[in-house]
Amino acid sequence: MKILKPRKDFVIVEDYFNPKQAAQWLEWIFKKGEDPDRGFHHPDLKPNRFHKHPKYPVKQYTCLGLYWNPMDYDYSPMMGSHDIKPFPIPKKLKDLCHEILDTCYPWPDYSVETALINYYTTDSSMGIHVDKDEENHSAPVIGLSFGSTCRFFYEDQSGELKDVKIPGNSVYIFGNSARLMRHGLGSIYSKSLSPGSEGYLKNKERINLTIRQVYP
Ligand SMILES: O=C(O)CCC(=O)C(=O)O
Repeated sequence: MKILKPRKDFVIVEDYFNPKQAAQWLEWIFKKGEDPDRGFHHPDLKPNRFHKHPKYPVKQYTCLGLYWNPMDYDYSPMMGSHDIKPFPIPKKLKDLCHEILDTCYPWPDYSVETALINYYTTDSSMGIHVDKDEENHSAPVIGLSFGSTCRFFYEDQSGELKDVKIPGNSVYIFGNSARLMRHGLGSIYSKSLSPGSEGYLKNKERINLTIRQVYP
């Protein structure tokens, strides 16, 4: 494990997962992702002044626990307009989040309420944004990354946008004074697949889970 601190309250832990653990998590993610109702899909987005039918900029996504609806930018116990509940967050994922916090980012009483899974191809992107749809603006966002390395933009304490590479098998955490920092993704590097992902991300994709506590 290698711990980096790009700014106050933003921590990246490289090699948090060994190849066997990464393969096990990816196997579980793709099993969930295959479900025709609750698995990977392409959400609708709110029209804006540039696009009548904007596209969510990743290959696929889904949520466990509370569903983040990018049409209304809110959380719901049901999936978008469907009458279906997302998969619940399993104990093994909640335990992993608590283990990560206990090891690298002490945060008592963290409640794991939603896990958003983004599946990126090498030409996907994620514009600069602030995670502000949650009522809780201090509990950390925990990112679990598998597969290709990405260029991750983040706002430093002076308001300047900087970037850092986040390889697969890493974890990142930002809370407290960093919780409302602007962030986003640049390139997904196709020559950098992390060990354990080969059997699942054959086209050099990246999978990222972001886990959040939504309520105070
Ligand atoms: O895929 C990532 O690492 C970033 C995801 C993200 O920005 C978000 O979920 O708000």
